[in-house]
Amino acid sequence: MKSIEQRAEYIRQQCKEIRKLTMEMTLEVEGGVHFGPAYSIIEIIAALYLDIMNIDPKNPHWEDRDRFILSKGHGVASLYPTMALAGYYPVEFLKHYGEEDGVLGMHPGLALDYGIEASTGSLGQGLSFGMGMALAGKIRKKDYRTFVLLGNGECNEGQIWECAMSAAHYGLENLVAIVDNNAMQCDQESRTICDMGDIAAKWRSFGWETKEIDGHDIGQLLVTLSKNRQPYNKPLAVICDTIKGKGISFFEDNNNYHHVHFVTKELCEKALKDMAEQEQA
Ligand SMILES: Cc1ncc(C[n+]2csc(CCOP(=O)(O)OP(=O)(O)O)c2C)c(N)n1
Repeated sequence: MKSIEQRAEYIRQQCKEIRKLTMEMTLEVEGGVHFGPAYSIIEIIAALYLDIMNIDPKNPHWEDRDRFILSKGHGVASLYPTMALAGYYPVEFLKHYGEEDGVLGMHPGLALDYGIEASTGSLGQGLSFGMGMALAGKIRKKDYRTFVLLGNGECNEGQIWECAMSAAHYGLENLVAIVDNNAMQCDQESRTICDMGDIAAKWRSFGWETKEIDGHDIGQLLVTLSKNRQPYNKPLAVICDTIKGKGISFFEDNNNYHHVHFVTKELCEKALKDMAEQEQA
């Protein structure tokens, strides 16, 4: 059996690949990409898809699979390469990113044949969807877990808290909300838009078990998200402190890269060079 450090090191290497593939995939695609939101979640989704989740990418309809919903759907660009590396489709398929009516849309569209569990992008809705899946699993005495990844700004939505209340009421220990707590929204710091204060305390007050971790520390992600750490009779909220745009120095904490409408060759090369320099440092 591999140690946590061995597992983490494998995922760390894959995260470098995901960052490169995300950049290359979006090159000169009309409509562009939400870079900041996609790069802040890479360690989280890589830990889930490449280690934590009980999935069979060759059998995406498997009834007992763990489920994942990217509720902050605008961050989807890094999810597609992650799912390619997990084995849902070949890496070459990424060239279809952004095609009209295609599978790899700029926001996720339900496509279970390709492992995409829900259509998201209108913020606030994914947790309710995931709660339905978790409740169905509990009623049917299934063993799967449902993971929902939320933005910290998204947690301003009232629907999140209606759902948080219900999930605790139903004792959904098979539901995990992960908050990508990058402290920013589209164009400003979240605290200037609607300050959530102590966000973990809010989830706790709604009856959830909470953990607060560094969302780029793969070791912490692996330990916190492992099944044997799941609380009894309570849903789990994992607040992951992250950096928006993580991994490309000029993207980091820079909301000019929240969304880029058209990725030029120059930008792509500059970003790939930046990543290569960071790897060597
Ligand atoms: C219901 C709804 N309102 C507004 C938007 C527009 N919108 C897209 S991204 C975004 C900011 C989201 O911030 P956060 O959840 O913190 O995610 P981040 O981009 O920082 O990763 C907003 C308001 C939306 N997609 N859905």
